[in-house]
Amino acid sequence: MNKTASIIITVGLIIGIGIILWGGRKVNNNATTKTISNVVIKDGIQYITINAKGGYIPAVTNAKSGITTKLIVKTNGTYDCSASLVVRPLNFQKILPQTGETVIDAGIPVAGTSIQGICGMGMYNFVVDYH
Ligand SMILES: [Cu+2]
Repeated sequence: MNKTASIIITVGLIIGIGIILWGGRKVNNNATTKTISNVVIKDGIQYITINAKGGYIPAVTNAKSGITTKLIVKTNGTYDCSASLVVRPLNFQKILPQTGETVIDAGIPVAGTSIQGICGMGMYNFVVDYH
């Protein structure tokens, strides 16, 4: 085998490994996206995370019924009216801290029901549907 051939093979191997690594990275990114769901069940309690800043994200959440459920509303430098939150079916009405996490007890939801959170001025809202 001459020198040129071995250089071509080496370069080819490096590119091949690079493509495999790059492909693996893409798959990992997809897996990460999947775990960024805002519904987590931990120790028999369902936690639903809603981010409040210039509105509520996600606007629609699909969650399970028949399990003790808590809403976690996260604020992060939230100076707009989404910090003024009303969740009527849960009798919740509060001005949230500008930055922090507010845990709201959502009881054990019934299938087919939903709860709606709304900002104090009625501009922004979010919905959690229980299945
Ligand atoms: Cu508002």
